[in-house]
Parts: sequence; C-alpha cells; structure tokens
Amino acid sequence: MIASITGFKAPTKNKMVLDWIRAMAALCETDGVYWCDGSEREKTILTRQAIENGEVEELNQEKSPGCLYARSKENDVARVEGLTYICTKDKKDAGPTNNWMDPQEAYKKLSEIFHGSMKGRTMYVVPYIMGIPGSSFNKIGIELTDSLYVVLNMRIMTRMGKIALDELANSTNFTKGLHGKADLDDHRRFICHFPEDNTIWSVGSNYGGNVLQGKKCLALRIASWLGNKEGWLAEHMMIAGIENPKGEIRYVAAAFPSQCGKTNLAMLVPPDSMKGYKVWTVGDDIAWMRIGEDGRLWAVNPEAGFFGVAPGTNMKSNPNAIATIRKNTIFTNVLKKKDGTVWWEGMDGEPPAEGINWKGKPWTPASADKGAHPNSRFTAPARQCPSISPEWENPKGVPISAIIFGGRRATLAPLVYQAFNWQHGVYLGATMASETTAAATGKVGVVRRDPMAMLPFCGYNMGDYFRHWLEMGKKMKNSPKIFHVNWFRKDSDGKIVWPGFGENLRVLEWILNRAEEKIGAVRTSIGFMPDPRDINLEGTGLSIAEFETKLLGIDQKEWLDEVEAQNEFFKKLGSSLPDEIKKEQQTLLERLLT
Ligand code: SAT
Ligand code: MN
Repeated sequence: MIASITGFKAPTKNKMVLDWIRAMAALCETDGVYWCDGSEREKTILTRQAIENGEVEELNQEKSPGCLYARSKENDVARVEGLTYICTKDKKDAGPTNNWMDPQEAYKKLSEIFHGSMKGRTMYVVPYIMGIPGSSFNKIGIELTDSLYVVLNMRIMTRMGKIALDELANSTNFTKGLHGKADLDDHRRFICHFPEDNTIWSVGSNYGGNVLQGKKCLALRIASWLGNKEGWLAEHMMIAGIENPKGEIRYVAAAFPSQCGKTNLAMLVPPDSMKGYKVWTVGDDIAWMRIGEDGRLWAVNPEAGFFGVAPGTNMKSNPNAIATIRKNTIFTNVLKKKDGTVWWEGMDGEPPAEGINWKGKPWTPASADKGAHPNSRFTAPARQCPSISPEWENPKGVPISAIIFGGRRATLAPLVYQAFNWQHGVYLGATMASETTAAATGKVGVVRRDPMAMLPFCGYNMGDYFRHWLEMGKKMKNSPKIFHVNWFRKDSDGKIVWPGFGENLRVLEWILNRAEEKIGAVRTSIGFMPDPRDINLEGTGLSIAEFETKLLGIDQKEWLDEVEAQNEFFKKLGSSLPDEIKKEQQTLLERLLT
C-alpha cells in the first residue's frame, strides 16, 4: 500500500542530503526510502500502516480522537545513559562526565549493527526543524529511521516534513541522524553523538529519549556543543510566563532533572488564593537562550510537542496536561482499558477493574505489577495546551527574568533561595543534585550530582560548560537572577512538607518580586532567603513557624557534608573545573563556619 504514495521520490536536489541518504540506505540494505512530507494525508496513511504493522494500536476514537497506543519492549523503557556516547576525536572534549568513544571506532561498531538491519523494512526520511520555522536560530535535522513509531512521534515533537526540507534548501548545514531498531537487543544498543560531524547514530532502541533525535540528541547534546562555539545556551529547562493581576507577564526558565516536575510547573494553574494570576506555557523541557540586543537573555522552546511522564498526571497535578492529551496523542507503556482508553497510576478516579498493562498482560488492581510503567509517556502537540503562550512561536523568544535550578532532595536544600549574583548562581547550578528517577535505567532514589539537570545531556566537557555559563554572564547587561528550589523536602516523618503543584506559584511570585528587586530578603550563608511574611501561605495549612523550620531551615552539619560531597564531583572534573566555581565553594564554606 505504502508504495502507492508519492513519498518514494526524492523531493530535494540537495546533493549532500541525497548522497548521504544513498549511503545510509545501502548500509542498512533497506527495501525502500520514503520521504516524509508532514502532511495530514501522510499522517493518515502512515498511522494506518503502523496499526497494520502492530507498531501502534488505535485507541477508542470517540473518547480519544486521533489517539494511539504503543508498548515498547520490556528492556527498552527509558534513556540508557550507560550506552550514550559523545564521540569526539579528543577524549578531553567529551569530558569526564560523558561516555566517550573514538569516532572511527564508533562508526565501525555501529555500522556492523546497522549493516543489513533494514532488510525488508522501509527507511523513513524525517526532515525536521528544531526552533521556530523561518528563524535564523533554527537547527535542521534529518532522521532516517525504520520505526513508524518514531516518525509519528517526531511529527508531534518537531516541525517536520516539507517545511524542513524547504528551509534547508541547498544548505549542507543539517544534523545527519540515523536510527534503526535493529533487533532491539540491549547488548547491541548505542546512542552515539558525533558533534564534530554534526551526526547522531542511534541503534537498538525504540524509546523516546534514545530515538526521537530532535529532542535530547540534537536540541541538547549537539546544540549545547554548538552553543558553546556560537555563544548561546541549550538547556534542559521549561519556560513559562507568569502573568500577575496587573496583567504584567514575566518569564522564568527552570532546570530540573527528568521527572521532577518541569511539565507541571510549565502548565501550572494558580491556587484559589492567587486570583488574577495566570501561567503561560512556552516549553516544558528544552530552552535555547541567546543574549538579545537589550542585554537580556531570550529563550525559545525548540520543540513542537510534549513528551511528558504519564503516571501522577491528573486534574490536581496538571489539569492543562489532561486537557492537552484528550486528542491526537500517542500513549506509550500505559495501561489500556477495556473501552480502548488509557489509565496510569495516579490518574483521577478509581483504577479500572481490569485492563492490559504496559507489558501486554491482563491486569487488575490486585496485580503485583504496575498498570503503567513509571516512565510511561504521552506525546502531545504543544498547540493543544490550553495555557500555551501566545509568544511560544515568537522567533525572538521571551525575555527571561529568573533562572531556577532545582532537584528532588528529601533534606538539605530549602524550598527556595536566591544566588548572590550570576557567578554564585552558576555555582548553585553546577552543584545541583537530585534523587534519580525512572526516566533513565538504573537505580531510583539515589542522590547524584546533576549540574543544571544537564549531566546526561551536555554534549561536551562539563568544566567547559561551566566556563561557558560564566562567560555568558559577563556578556549580559541585564542577566536573569538565579534561584534554587526544592519542592520535595521532607519532615522528620518522611512526609513532603510543601503542597507543590499549583501552590508552587507562591514561590514563583517571591522569585519574580526578588528578580525585579521589589522586596528585600534575608542574607544567609547559602544565599538570599525569603522573609516568610513575603510568601503567601494562605490556605496552605502551614504556619509561619512551620514554614521557617521545616522548609527554610539550614542545617549547618548537613551543609558541611554537602560541601565535602561536592568535592567528589569536582575531583572528577579535575583541571577543567573553573577556578570561579572552586572559589564560590570556598566562600560558602567560610560563611558556613562563621
Ligand atoms: O526520555 S526523554 O529524554 O525523552 C525525557 C526525559 O527523560 O527527560
Ligand atoms: Mn527532559
């Protein structure tokens, strides 16, 4: 059937594109090359094809119009950081926090896996834009893949098809991406980045972060490398506009590790006690930031969709996400109910009496297994989000007033504090730590350093990355103020103290008041902290005294241990660690001890 559509004819004369695709098709011994145009008609045809192949299932089209369901292999449910490589000629350029492979060796090793892997399969050409179409800040990628699941997801997550090839025209400036499922064997699975060749090869997986190459591979790993060379920042940050009752909108960008609430924060609905406020969603995962002519930092969300965590998403945690995913959404590794709709742990209402779980097995609430995998996901178009900002496709981006770093820490880090200045803020970002989540394979709940939430995504030497941040600060006349938050601090009974979700706006209000220098703060050893009377606690059930002790308290012994623990990470970075960061640590230590 598929041969009956026009996509088998190359729609470009770009020689570099054609030569490269010919070579990749020969390597993989594909049956045919299909060029995606991104049209609605094509979507209908490819969706039907994917249903016939068994790559996706159709959900109940009356209740969930345009929605699809997918299950991945049980060994292929998260990013594989251990199998993700930065392949640079010089190992030093990848730095001590990345896995490194020599480019020649990597090409050879992966070529052996790709070789003949698409026999009997079609290779789909997915041209895509990261960034706003027509903007000079765009990056164009072409992903070649044998997965219709990838094609259908890339269609949502990026501006894909003809629009991208038209923009590329005859330019040779694009990211060459090859993806193949091969045999989905985790011993033959590699996610390799070749920043010097502007190339990404990913094989043996079909999971989002490993294979939707526009996202983490291009928009973070390759883009951070380019940002370092070209003088801009590619960050793992949500972006949102906060409108106050006077109608003024200020923008924040926040870096939290995967599964720490970026999507929920980006789509926040104000609590009842904060009438007149409104949060506008610009992006939920990635921010590209440049210095504007006004000396401020301007941020763009290069993506077109959300690849959000399903479990825990409900009308309380994120009503805007629930509205966004009602139609045209792909659900991966959630539970499929008898009526052809989906369910996950933490959804509103009672669990269904039965269903088929993410492993494809019959499930009831009594089952030992989960219904949905903890890293199950929805892929939904950003334009469907009720809180999407009118500015989200502005090629200039939005001006950032505050940068927020944060992690998941049961102890130590207070609810919120502010850096004394940019350099101190870079230190806060550089020493960020968070408990691990199900977004990556490995143990969940162990504290690890995750500087600026970029540990798995920085495409070059982390020490150089910190230096780049410090340099960016020097170039800005009007740099954003930097803050650190922790929504997850627990009390002595192990209960999370702060109500979180919509209530986080109370903290954002303080942050913006501070960013605009409208209110004072308390100078402490770790940074500026709120006078509790400056944070609206009405309706939280927390007294000022509780708020102060349980959420703002600084435990000196814990902080001294923290400084010691940072040294372990600094040692790993060796001489690439900028002196300024060491100096900030030293002055923190002095402040803690006086
Ligand atoms: O798996 S993804 O990288 O796409 C999402 C995430 O972990 O942030
Ligand atoms: Mn992410």
